[in-house]
Amino acid sequence: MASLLQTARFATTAAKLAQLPRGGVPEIAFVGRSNAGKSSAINALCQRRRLAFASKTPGRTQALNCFALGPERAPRPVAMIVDTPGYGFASAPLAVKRGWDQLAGRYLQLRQALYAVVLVLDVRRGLTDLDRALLRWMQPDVPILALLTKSDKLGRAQQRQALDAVEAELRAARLPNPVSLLAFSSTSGLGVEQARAWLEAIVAEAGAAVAEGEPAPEPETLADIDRVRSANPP
Ligand SMILES: Nc1nc2c(ncn2[C@@H]2O[C@H](COP(=O)(O)OP(=O)(O)OP(=O)(O)O)[C@@H](O)[C@H]2O)c(=O)[nH]1
Ligand SMILES: [Mg+2]
Repeated sequence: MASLLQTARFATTAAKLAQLPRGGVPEIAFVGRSNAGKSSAINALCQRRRLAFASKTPGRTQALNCFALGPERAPRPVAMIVDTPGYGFASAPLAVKRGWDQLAGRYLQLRQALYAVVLVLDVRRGLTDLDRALLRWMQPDVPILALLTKSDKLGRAQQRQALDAVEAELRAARLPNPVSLLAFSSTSGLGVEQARAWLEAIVAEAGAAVAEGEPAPEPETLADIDRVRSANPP
């Protein structure tokens, strides 16, 4: 049987929040700096080469692209994956840049259907000021999976250093959100299985909450870091 993520198919693209689907299907958004590897991570997780558009040119994703999960014949998807435009693309014209940042930023702050966030970080840069800003104004009850992607570009010792630095900073930040952290590579497949398990658990939890008409119980803040890290030593 196909895994839930293998059922991903393009659903819709939204250049404005008002164009997003209605109906309250839980959404999991992939966010992060421009060129960090968001679209590639979605493709690796869904085992598809070109579901989300990935490119060497930063600024490739320019709208909110939604991918539906769940049996195609069901009346509605079980959940949606949302690929967002990256922030911090230095050479984009200012007006374009503001438009993208506002779209992804407003989506994260306002979207009721947002159920979880995958924060994609280039392992060689770690957390940047823009990521820190984003973490501070995210909705507090939304769980976050931070993926340190492109880990194939570093040796084991450097991977561990990067993971330790991001983990220490996330702990010190004392975010209200439950946070998990994982070394990842869309190219080598490192962390892909663990990330899939995280996503599938989140979707199951969201489904249970929707069925009962109430929010799912919150997991303990930061406890997940230990769980995911022990499954994924660099
Ligand atoms: N070596 C390596 N390269 C990667 C990895 N993930 C992404 N890349 C490369 O990084 C570049 C950017 O990847 P994208 O997935 O398009 O990045 P994005 O975050 O979606 O970028 P925007 O949509 O522009 O914000 C591409 O050239 C990818 O092939 C990875 O895990 N390892
Ligand atoms: Mg992209």
